[in-house]
Amino acid sequence: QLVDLEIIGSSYSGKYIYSLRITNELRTQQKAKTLVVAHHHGREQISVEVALRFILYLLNNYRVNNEITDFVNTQEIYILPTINPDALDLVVNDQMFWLRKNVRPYDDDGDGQLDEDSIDDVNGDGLISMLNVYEKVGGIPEYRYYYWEGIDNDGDGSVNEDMVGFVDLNRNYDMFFRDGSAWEEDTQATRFPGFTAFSEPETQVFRDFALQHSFAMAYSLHSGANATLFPGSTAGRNEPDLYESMLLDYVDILPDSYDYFGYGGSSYTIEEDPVYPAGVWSHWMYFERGCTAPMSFELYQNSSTLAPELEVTIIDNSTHLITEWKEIKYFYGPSKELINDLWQNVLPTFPYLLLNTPRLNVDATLHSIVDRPGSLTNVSFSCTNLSPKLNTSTKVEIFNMSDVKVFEEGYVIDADSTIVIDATIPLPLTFEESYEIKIGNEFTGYYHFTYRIELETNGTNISFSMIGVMIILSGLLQIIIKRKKKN
Ligand SMILES: [Ca+2]
Ligand SMILES: [Ca+2]
Ligand SMILES: [Ca+2]
Ligand SMILES: [Ca+2]
Ligand SMILES: [Zn+2]
Repeated sequence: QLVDLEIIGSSYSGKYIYSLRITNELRTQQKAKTLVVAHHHGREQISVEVALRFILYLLNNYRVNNEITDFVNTQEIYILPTINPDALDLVVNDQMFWLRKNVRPYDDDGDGQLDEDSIDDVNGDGLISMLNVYEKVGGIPEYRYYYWEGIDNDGDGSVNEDMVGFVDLNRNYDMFFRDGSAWEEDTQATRFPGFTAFSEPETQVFRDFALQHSFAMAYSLHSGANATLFPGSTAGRNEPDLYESMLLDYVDILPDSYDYFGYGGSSYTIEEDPVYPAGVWSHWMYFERGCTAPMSFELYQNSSTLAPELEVTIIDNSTHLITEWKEIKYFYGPSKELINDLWQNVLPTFPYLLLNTPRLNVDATLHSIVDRPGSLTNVSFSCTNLSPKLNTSTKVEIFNMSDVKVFEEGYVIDADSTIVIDATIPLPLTFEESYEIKIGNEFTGYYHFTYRIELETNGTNISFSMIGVMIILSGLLQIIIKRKKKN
């Protein structure tokens, strides 16, 4: 009654992509929704582990921890542990610790063969090294490019010219696609975005899933850095004040080793024609799906792999410096013994996500004396947005159960604020026992209220007057209209 597992689609090779929803399913009204999606990038296997631990954390703390119990009762928490299961398979089972992209085969060198010359463990140490090439400019090494350990598998004279791995799923979204920064044209490059937006089965699956839901805040889990990245451009962050305030919260709840301001530091040059990162999840979520705080959460970086003893110099002459970096596996994820520590470090950010997801608390007061179906009723709705940081994204409005608005006015409710909506709501001309309405929006979910007629026998007296009272039933507020029978 807490977990609903749904197959939302398949990867290129036909592996299922799952969405797991955790919520108190005994409460069937649509609740506030929040999202954790992990593992766009194959080698960031730790993001899968953290997503799974978040699931266990919620289930183990339900009815144990009051705060978590309340979140599970009032939210629909969606967790997608991997949207790149093909790459996960290769990382886990074939030691392809370097693989970032999806695994659609592609003939990079146009010889008619697919993925025939990938990278190789030449020296048999169980690791595939990355080699960084620096060019000496005035004696100072300047980074130029990298290449991978390997041999010429197909004997065509080129080494590693047709590798496994095709599209960087986190560059394939239809927002600033191939029209911004941080992507590469080369099909072999780690940030190749695909030829068209949403060309890949995995991003199509996420798109189709996300189009069915509205999330005010969401995490996309990555690794390779310790950072809390909010969407922004060269003109600044999309929501400068909000994100700044949230960053300060992360400073409180994450270890000091995290870069709370993300790449580029805390200051931006304001440009009239801003450049956005191309085709990334967060901007698609922000601009296309109205997600106020779509955060790319970089869970882990072993910064010691940047230390000189691990990035070994193999060539250092008058023109070039080439270094060898072996430990890519432990750059993107910790060794097994350290996973618990990492989880404990990042754990507070998950209740924080749930806390900041805008949810409503609504009280209703029926003012009018109602005496027949078809009456206009005057109801005051006192609506509180429980999120300390996020507003309700869109207007909170009042609908009947056919999703038709029953009151014209609606309001965006600021974070941690209460507004009172004095609504005049017509009852339908005919209803037998009850009439249900709901208040909220697609982000906050809906509070349901029911007008109910109760026939009450009072001795020999029968009357048809109705009075409005409210009771709380199963967490739902009901507006009861009592029809007293009188002679
Ligand atoms: Ca080829
Ligand atoms: Ca290839
Ligand atoms: Ca070759
Ligand atoms: Ca090769
Ligand atoms: Zn990543």
